[in-house]
Amino acid sequence: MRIERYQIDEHNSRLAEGHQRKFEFLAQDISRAEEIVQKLIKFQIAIPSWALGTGGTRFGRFSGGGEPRTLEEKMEDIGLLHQLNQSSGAVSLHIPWDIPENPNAIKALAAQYGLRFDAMNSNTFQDQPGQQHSYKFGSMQHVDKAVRKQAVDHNIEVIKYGVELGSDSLTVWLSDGSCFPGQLSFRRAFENTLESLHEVYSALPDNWKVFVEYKAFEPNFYSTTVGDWGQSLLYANKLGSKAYTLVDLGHHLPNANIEQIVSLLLMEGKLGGFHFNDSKYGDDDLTAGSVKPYQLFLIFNELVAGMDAKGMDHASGLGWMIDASHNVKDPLEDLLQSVEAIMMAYAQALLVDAAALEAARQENDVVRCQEILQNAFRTDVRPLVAEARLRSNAALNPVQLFRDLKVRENLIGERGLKTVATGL
Ligand code: LRH
Ligand code: MN
Ligand code: MN
Repeated sequence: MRIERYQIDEHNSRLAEGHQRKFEFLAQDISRAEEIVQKLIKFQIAIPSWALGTGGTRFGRFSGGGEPRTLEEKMEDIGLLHQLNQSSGAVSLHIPWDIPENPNAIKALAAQYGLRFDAMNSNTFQDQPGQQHSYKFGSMQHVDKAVRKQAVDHNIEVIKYGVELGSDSLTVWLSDGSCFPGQLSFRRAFENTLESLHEVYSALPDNWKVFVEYKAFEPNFYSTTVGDWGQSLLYANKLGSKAYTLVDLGHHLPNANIEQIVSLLLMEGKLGGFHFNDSKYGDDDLTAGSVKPYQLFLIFNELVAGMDAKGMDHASGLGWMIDASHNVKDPLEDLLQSVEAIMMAYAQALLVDAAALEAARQENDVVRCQEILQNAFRTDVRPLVAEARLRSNAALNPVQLFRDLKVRENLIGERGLKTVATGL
């Protein structure tokens, strides 16, 4: 399915009057409205290939319909998202869920949809059919060198696929760890993992980066070998200048101060990228901004401040990606909501009066500090985000247009009701 340009134009002209009124009203109050809209237009968020189908839990999965059955159909779905919001111009692939059988054809398809290839993801947390060694007791940490080599070789293969597609980064998330005290030596597990990561690092092309993603627990429930940002940073520092820490918002213990983590990693030049999602309890992988929008704003506030301090370009300086799972919502609608929430948090962070905040800090005026942050957070920035979409020929209200055009019904018509996408 493809959305035609006239369909977007018709939708926009229906909503134009109401939008214009709200945008002009807001722009009267915000001196930097134009600059913010330009920044929002540039900002792109990668969509993970594994989030396009219905997710599940270990208790069950309630399939939707019209899910993408192939890599080509996943690209088609992301192409639809990008047409609707013009902010989802990149795709992140997971190998072996998305092996590109014909990389040139996949590249051509990406170009047709206006997408680029974001970080490639390896998978040593599942055993694949025909695989020689099992990852039941870990991959890069494994006591058996042959298992570690299999994990390293897989990562090198993922880099090769990425090179063919024009990606320039690899995200390594390891489920390695232990479920019971005494099961492994923490130090041996760390050393083995570091040695394995070194081998992968040596295979990186010059212009590539590797992101070491941490996670506190699950699937291992006693220890995780890359369990937090400190451990990830240790690996990244030991590996070298092409290695960075990746922050997935759902991978922390409850109440972790993620904005502080982000700020310090940026200061150290070791923050590589993000997996956005939201959660109430753990790695819930819910829609970004659906549970803790203020936290999302505070994170963006640190990102904007830290990137500005280093003169980094907001759009290209870090890897921006969603990592979510959809158990009860239509995955495409959910992704549209996530992108919108991320754009709003970014816009609110751009509204923060950084100079006034710094002055208030110098005077220890705690009340004023809070006022400055919350003034920005409580501004309804939706007209700014919508204006950015309007100027990029995207839809003023992407979810509404998705429903009006019956996108899901069309996809079910094309692909069938009983479809299962590979992924979470
Ligand atoms: C692990 C994770 C990691 C994986 C993805 C499927 O919880 O966040 O990024 O690659 O989920
Ligand atoms: Mn993740
Ligand atoms: Mn996760």
